[in-house]
Amino acid sequence: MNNLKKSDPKIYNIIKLEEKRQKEGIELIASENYVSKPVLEAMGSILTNKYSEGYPGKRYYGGNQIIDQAESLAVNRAKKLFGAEHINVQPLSGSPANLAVYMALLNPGDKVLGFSLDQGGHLSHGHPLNFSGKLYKIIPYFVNRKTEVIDMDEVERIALREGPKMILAGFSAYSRDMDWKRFKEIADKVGAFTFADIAHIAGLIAGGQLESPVPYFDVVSTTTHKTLRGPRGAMIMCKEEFAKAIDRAVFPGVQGGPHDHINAAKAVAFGEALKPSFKKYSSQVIKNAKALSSALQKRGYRIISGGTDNHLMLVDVYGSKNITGKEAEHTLEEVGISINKNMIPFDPRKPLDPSGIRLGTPAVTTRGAKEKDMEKIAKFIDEALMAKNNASVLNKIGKQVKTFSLQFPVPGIK
Ligand code: DSN
Repeated sequence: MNNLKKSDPKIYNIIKLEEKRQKEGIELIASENYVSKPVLEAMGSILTNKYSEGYPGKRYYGGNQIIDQAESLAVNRAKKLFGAEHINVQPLSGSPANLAVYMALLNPGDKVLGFSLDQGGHLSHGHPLNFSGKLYKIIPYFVNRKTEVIDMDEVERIALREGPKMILAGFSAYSRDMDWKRFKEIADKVGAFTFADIAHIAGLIAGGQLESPVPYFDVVSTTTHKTLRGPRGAMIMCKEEFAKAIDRAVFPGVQGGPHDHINAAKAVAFGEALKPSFKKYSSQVIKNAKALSSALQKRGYRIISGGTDNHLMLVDVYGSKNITGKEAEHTLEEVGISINKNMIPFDPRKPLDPSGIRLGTPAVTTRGAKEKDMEKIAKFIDEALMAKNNASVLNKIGKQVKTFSLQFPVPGIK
């Protein structure tokens, strides 16, 4: 970055500081990851100079004969990864992708069944301030109070009662397998479209570790930057019969020009995910999550639903240790561990200071951490939380976290 260093030292220094933070800390935010150098190079390329509204072969701008090749590669590689009939790789991020799906399948005011936000759903699955909650009538479904697992019989009862036009299955804070087949059976009973948002688990599905909704569902959206380990962005997969409606909803419905440099980087990331090493990576992500969850349980932390089947877990820090999610997030940040505070199912506390925290292993696994390292991470977490107001102990743990982290290289950083 020699040119940047000379021409804009302020931004250069900010990037260097963030690089240092990423290297020296333990990244446990379940939705984050580290991309490879090749992905970074494609993102930083001159492809950013181009406009290409439309789709390969049918553009509204000239000069797209080369860009078309990049977008087609991204689509074809994604098809190989997920086996979808049709894929649109242009969505700029998860929420715009989901907006396009709603627009393609529904009319404003239509009823949608979505996973309750305070139990693990996502903003774009019906938050009252999000387009989804403003434009559509969202009916939430929940986890079972006892098992803390989505109650499929209850989903069926609600669907039969409400007759939704679409059933949305997906989450941003849920650690159990999704019963895609049952969702589809329920949707068929009431004549609803099926829409899966696999943003969190796309990499685990691509790596063959979790079941895919693609064979069952009408439409599946995902971001590309979480477990899938690509650039920030999204894509939509669907059955051929929805292809035209989805493409029209993305452009010109929601977006103008696609980000061609990002789409090329998506192609690079999909190419990486097609390699056998990605299968190993995705399997290790889950092994690490299970190891971290057990190590925390051994230290007296209650894990929501008793464990995890994927890359993330919700920890009831308030119920287990009388520490709020906000205090936990702040304390762990002091020692260089990044996590999210998070609501837990039926949380008696409020979203800005909930009972839980959400932890995930995609990023630490990219750096090469294994199960035994999860025990060390659980120890750092526990010791830091127990010393929450003791600056000198936190300072000492912070130094240990830094030494620990520096053993593991970050792929995109020298
Ligand atoms: N912000 C993402 C997450 O953290 O789960 C979802 O969009």
